[in-house]
Amino acid sequence: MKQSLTFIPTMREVPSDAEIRSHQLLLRAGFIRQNTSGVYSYLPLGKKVLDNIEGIIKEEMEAIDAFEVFMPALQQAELWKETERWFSYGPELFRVKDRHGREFALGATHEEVITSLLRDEVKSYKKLPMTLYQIQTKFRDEQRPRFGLLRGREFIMKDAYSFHATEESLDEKYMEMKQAYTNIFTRLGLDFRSVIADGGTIGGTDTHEFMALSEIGEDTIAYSDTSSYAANIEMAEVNANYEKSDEPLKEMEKVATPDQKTIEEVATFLNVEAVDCIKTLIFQVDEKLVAVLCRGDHEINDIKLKNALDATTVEFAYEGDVLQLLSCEVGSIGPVQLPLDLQVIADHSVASVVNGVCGANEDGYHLTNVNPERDFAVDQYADLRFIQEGDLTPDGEGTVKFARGIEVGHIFKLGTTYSEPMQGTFLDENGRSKPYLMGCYGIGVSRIMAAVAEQFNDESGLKWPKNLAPFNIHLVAVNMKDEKQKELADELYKLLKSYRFEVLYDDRAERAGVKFADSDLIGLPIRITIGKKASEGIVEVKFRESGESTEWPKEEITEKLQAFFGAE
Ligand code: 9G3
Repeated sequence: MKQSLTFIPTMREVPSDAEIRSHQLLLRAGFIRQNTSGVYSYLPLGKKVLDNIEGIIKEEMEAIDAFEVFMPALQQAELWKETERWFSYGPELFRVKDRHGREFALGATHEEVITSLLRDEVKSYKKLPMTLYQIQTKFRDEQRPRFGLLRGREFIMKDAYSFHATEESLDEKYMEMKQAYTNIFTRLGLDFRSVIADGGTIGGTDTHEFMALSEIGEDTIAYSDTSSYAANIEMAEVNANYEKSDEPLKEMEKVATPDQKTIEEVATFLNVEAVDCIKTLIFQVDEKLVAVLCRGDHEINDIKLKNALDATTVEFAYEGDVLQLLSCEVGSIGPVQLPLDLQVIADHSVASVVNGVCGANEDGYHLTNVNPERDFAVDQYADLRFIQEGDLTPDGEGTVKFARGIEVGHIFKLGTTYSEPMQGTFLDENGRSKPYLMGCYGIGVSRIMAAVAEQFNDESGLKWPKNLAPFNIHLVAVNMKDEKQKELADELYKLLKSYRFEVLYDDRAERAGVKFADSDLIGLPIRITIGKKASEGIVEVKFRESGESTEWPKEEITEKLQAFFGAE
């Protein structure tokens, strides 16, 4: 492609509303332009990167017998009413009307569409398993679109759906997809982790997210520094083998702690550590109040609490309800002598507290030398707390570390969540009608472009991994008015294209400084510069990744380039 002809509007200045590096660079290097909040156009360089990402995904989907389809973005409301999602999703779901007033959703995802497609066509176990995927624009009216392509209102997703007659078949496909995702993100060059995740509201049991590590990522993952263990912070299970001190149990005492409310204040006042304190929180769990205990240095994870109590909703109890129940303030609550009918659930760590401190259920007082079982009863112990950095990993092998990540993939086992309400059924070998078992598997294609840009850049601009770069080679003639330079550049352009290299030829009548700055900004893996030594048949070569420069005689260029790109 000749740069003088194409459309690569590079910019010097940093757009003010672009907060993160990848957003700034994709705008400045002329890869994308914003149309409106959360809606983007992909310019020629951006489109080529998208194509490269999609090419890798398609190869890995093909390899596990997932077949490409292309489903509509216009989805009739009736389908979303069959699964009740027409009503359960709020303003995030774009809704439109046709000329007859009929309602449609703009596709935020395609479970309903694909299940309705299959239920009319696939009715026998002999046709299962079946895995279909598409690469398609999705619409979600995000409340706060931000960070460029990372959180848009119109974005490109690869979404795959698998249909099975048996759990074993679903498990097998799920593992194949998980491996395919690992291959994809490895080939993309991303620094990523596959993490155990919470299925969120869409149900299903197993679910894994794929996180591209990045300081600006919205998610936090807990991972082991010695094994491949990694989990989303919501789901990370905590290693419950706590050390229990063997010091003798002392007499429980009530002490005045005037105006000391928080754990930190009480611990300081009584000259103890937070680890020796027991925190008591009252939660409203569905319709009833529950006392939840954890160690003073931990935090209750409401998703774990909800799962442990198999509840639908879990939230802090209102102050008024607490006052009515215990006639003391939240900061004075403790587990000793709670109302007998109040359920008490505790995180495993509480069992190992010896001679601890807790609220006395009386404002201005706390209890010391409190011991579980002797001084208070616990109905149920469970893993209820957020994992913390420095914890033992669940496998006990290492230490937990935190990292922030950008979710670039998410795979789910859906079971019959969609096939049940939609009568997506098949006849099994005994002629019995059963709902399909389903899996669904997403990859954020446009989000990946931003995640890669976030991970691969330096102060001069983008640094695309070879597999993703919009072109292989940036061919730059320093001075197109110099006959020798222009001649050699034109000759090389033809030669490299005959060797099937993708070449971006900067043939513009721009100053050398502008060309080099643009080249570093766009970030192709290698730049070949035709300059003063053109008459000697020597070119300058710069590797974008390492920043190193060298000189090659023109005769050696093609074989050295084949070595460089073939080394993949
Ligand atoms: C909606 C809106 C937003 C949504 C959804 C539906 C997320 C929704 C979850 C999924 C699950 C998987 C198939 C590909 C991989 C992800 N946000 N989800 O269902 F109507 Cl507005 O999309 N779907």
